[in-house]
Amino acid sequence: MAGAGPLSTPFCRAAPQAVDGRPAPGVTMRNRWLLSGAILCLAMMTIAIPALAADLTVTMHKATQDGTGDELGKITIVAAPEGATFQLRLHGLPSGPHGFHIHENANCGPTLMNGVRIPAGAAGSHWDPDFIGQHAGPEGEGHRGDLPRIDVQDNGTATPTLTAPHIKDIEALRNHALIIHAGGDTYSDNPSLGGGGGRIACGVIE
Ligand SMILES: [Cu+2]
Repeated sequence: MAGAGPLSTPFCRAAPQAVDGRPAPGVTMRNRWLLSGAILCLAMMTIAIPALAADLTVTMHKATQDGTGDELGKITIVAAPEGATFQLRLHGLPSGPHGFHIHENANCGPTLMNGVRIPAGAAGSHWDPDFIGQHAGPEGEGHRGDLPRIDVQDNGTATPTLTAPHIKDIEALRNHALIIHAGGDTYSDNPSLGGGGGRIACGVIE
């Protein structure tokens, strides 16, 4: 490890090797200290590497009045220094822009409102653990669940990698749901919650 940059210290130089189980010439108390130092260096380097959270893979399904329907692909959530990234591998969606958010409940089932079944209504509203109470884009100071819009291609696929700079801890996303809306997202409450309207796809983050 000699010359290995800022971690190179007198402790980080290699000690002479033993031969036939006998100490090599020059293996002195000082060299044993150097060897101990080298082991300590290795331990410090291991600690210095920050532990990144494991990736989360979410299977997305069509949201229907009866529950979840056909699979629409997967989204992998990866922890990155610039914020959580969402790697989409989706198909079978209507082309155009769609609102995309983390909703509070790990439930893609329908709810009943005025006698009408609402697809994925059980996912609740936008995930807002900081009680901000307003909708904004991924760069804004709104719900923590506010994500970048998805632009679906003419063939119904969407394969971008989207970044949410305000989400640093992806472990906190477990036990919530990813929702894709029928309409786009104004990244504001005009209209309410970005105007995405109905929920067309849902996946539980486990
Ligand atoms: Cu939403």
